[in-house]
Amino acid sequence: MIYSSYDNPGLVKVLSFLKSHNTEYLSGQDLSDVLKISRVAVWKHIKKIRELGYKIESKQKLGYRLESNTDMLLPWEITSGLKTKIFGKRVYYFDSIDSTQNHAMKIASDDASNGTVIIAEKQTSGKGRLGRKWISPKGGIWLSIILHPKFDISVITLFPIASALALSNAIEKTLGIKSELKWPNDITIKGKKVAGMLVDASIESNKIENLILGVGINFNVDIKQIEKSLKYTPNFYGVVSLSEQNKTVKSILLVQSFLMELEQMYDLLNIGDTKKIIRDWTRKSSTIGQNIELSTEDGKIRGKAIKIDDDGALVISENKKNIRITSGDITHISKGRK
Ligand code: BT5
Repeated sequence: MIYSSYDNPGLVKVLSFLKSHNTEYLSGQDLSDVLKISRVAVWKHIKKIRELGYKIESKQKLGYRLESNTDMLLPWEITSGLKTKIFGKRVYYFDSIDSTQNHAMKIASDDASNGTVIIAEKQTSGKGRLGRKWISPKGGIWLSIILHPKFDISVITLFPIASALALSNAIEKTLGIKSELKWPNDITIKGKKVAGMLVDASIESNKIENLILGVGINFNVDIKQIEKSLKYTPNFYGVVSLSEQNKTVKSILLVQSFLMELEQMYDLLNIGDTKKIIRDWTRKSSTIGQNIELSTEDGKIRGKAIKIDDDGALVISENKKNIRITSGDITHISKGRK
């Protein structure tokens, strides 16, 4: 099943009308007259809306009334009321896909794709960094966003860091849950991973053609199930689901809030204003000030994490020498002094 934010206009029209009149019953005839569509079309749309998980009460002689919204991350739910300039104005929804990142890559070169979101209820072949596996069952938020940034290639390492900060802010604002940021781009709660990010960039003549940010959020997933299939995989250190801390908030609100926070970060990066991002990231970081072991492609490094540089590189002090690292996986050893 695939939906986009610009098709199904008839269905969206009926749904919007039901939403804005959800305290009263509307007859098929009323809907047909007001929306200027046939009664058969009204009936077909109501049937489909129900199939999409919305609860519609129907009473004889009175008509239909929308009782409750769906839990599905449908495109028109994301775009409705979204206060961004470009992010999420166009959304593609899949009930199941191999990887949202793969689909994003296929359409990224289209000029009109700037800010486009690809979102799925589940992924059959979700990807982590460096070709790793990302477990993506139903209940999570698995999305990719396509961007054509103005910023310089040197900012690429800072981008996922800023994105992780945006998501952590959105989690706090919508769900009231505090999270920590683990360099380079993990979000954790009490030391376990709640979300991960990955960036695929297409670069030509030293210029960024497009960036695809992939975001995986354990919103309401069975952590035991995920942990079982992840033991002994790289960068595994435990899984946590947001629903363990807050069961009341709908995932759609988190998606919308994230897109708004992310767009603000993106604007800051585009004008080269990175100070606030680095300051806020450092404040939420569980990495800075710690003694860490870092696994990089060239081997392991042990030292104390000092800070992140303007470009997002991690500065580690090892035997009184400062080293800059741009990618790797961290194991925290013990808390040092900040
Ligand atoms: C990441 O990689 O954390 C990047 C995750 C990005 C996933 C999104 S979902 C939407 C988009 N489409 C995709 O196909 N991918 C993106 P990394 O830091 O390399 O972490 C990978 C490691 O995290 C794995 O080796 C596992 O140990 C662990 N892991 C896998 N699935 C997990 C999950 N659901 N929750 C927590 N940890 C997980």
